[in-house]
Amino acid sequence: MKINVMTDILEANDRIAVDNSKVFDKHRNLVLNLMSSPGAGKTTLLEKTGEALKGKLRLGVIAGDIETTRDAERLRKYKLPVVQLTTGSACHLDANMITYALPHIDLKKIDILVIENVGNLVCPAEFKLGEDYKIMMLSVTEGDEKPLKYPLMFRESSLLLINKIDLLKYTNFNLKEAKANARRVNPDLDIIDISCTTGEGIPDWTSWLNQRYQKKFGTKARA
Ligand SMILES: Nc1nc2c(ncn2[C@@H]2O[C@H](COP(=O)(O)OP(=O)(O)OP(=O)(O)O)[C@@H](O)[C@H]2O)c(=O)[nH]1
Ligand SMILES: [Mg+2]
Repeated sequence: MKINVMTDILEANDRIAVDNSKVFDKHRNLVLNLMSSPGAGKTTLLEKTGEALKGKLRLGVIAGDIETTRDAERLRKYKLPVVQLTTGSACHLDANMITYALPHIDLKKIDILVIENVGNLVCPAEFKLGEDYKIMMLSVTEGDEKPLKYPLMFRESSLLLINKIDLLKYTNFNLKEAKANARRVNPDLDIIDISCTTGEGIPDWTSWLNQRYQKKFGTKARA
């Protein structure tokens, strides 16, 4: 008898993810699984997003890291509801970890819940968490060929945020080439260029969020 351990693990994970998504739907949460390699700028994006959405949509965060509560502490300074999950050694979040986090966050007070995954360009893309959309960030210091070398995350994502475009002039990153590579892997991918430092592109990102929220719930943002 042959047991395919990875298939079994992923199937079990997917069942728990479906249960999580039912809880999110009941609370009218749009849920995004935000992935990238370490340091691409995920937490900085969430700091900026909390500010940009103020008075419109209420942001909440589940932050996943291998160690430390630093990301949660950063986000609490912006008065965002946030739960920190520390995985110890696991290089990604799984659906079960999200189930554990749920009692610690008041979903009734959240419109958009972003799950900041562990910084890693590979494993997080394999595990569903109960999200509506997977989204990812690639920063311009990482290289424009990354969609071809690490295709799974680009294939699984609905949106690619290309961050740190303020640094473009200091790198050999070719924006056009990066987008062509990403669309070779996933022709349906939405792509937005941003700089969390200068704020460029942040309105396009919040408008993407608004559209997806309205698409799910059929209502205008609570502005
Ligand atoms: N120049 C520049 N720096 C940025 C930008 N966005 C983020 N950074 C910097 O990049 C570094 C990493 O940002 P974080 O937000 O901690 O990245 P992260 O993806 O959350 O990192 P992990 O959670 O460790 O995976 C910080 O020093 C940020 O200030 C940007 O648009 N431009
Ligand atoms: Mg972070």
